[in-house]
Amino acid sequence: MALDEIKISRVIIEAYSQKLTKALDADVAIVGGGPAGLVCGYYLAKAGKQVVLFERKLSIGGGMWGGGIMFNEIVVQSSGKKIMDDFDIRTCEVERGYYRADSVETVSTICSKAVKAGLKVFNLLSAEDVMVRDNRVSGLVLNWSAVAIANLHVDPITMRAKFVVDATGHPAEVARIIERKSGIRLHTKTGKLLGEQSMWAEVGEDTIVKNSKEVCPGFYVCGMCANAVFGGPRMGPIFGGMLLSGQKVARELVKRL
Ligand code: 48F
Repeated sequence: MALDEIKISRVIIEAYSQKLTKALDADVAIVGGGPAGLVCGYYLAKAGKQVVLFERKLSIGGGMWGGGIMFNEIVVQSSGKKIMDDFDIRTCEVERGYYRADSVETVSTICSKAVKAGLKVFNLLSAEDVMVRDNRVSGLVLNWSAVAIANLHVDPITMRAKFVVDATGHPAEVARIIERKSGIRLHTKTGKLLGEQSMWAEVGEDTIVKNSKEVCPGFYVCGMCANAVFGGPRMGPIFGGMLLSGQKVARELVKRL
């Protein structure tokens, strides 16, 4: 059988167009495909919700691939290990309460299970703005990451979601846009972003789960972004809090949807 390049191209264009068109109206839109966003997407998809995830980069997985200083190993504590078990990721207890895992196995397994559960992932697309209606975050404004990188003047597209989740990690990009442009008061002490604090793993791991919640109507944060919004510390290459935070937001959203 002769292979026809045009058929190959048509398959890709049609399949992608259908996928993107379906994604324009979702239950939940997650921005950022790091560990927190992916875990959040996995549990939402598993619960049968229509959930889409937009990731700026070519690959999803965020800051997890590189472990600590590019040594591709991660650590999780006992609470986080339960989620590793849920995903069937191998861990090894090196000291009481400290579990080690291969970061490549961890990321690739979470990605695979999330996509198979029904999470629709769009890599190479960045959220550059939000839609706000009646003081509620109601969707995202999206553009190809390549457009921003090349500094091109190209208008974006929009998608609607019942809830938007910021899982963009340290920069808390969506929360910053809302703070800057919407005039909505965030549910923080000052009504604005409080900013991330310096490294303190124990406190950071605890607060990140507490801080993973609704920040203003229709808008949640999870992962490192939650501590950047509510003023918690960073925690380095321990990932239990990141996974638990994604799971917490997913559980809350399942109840509300
Ligand atoms: O940074 P990232 O891995 O966030 P996370 O899930 O996990 C944090 C840890 O990796 C680590 C840590 C552990 O203690 O502190 O840093 O909270 O993943 C965030 C993802 O969001 C993407 C970005 O490319 C990354 O893959 N991202 C950021 N801004 C945008 C975005 C945007 N505007 N649109 C789309 N994707």
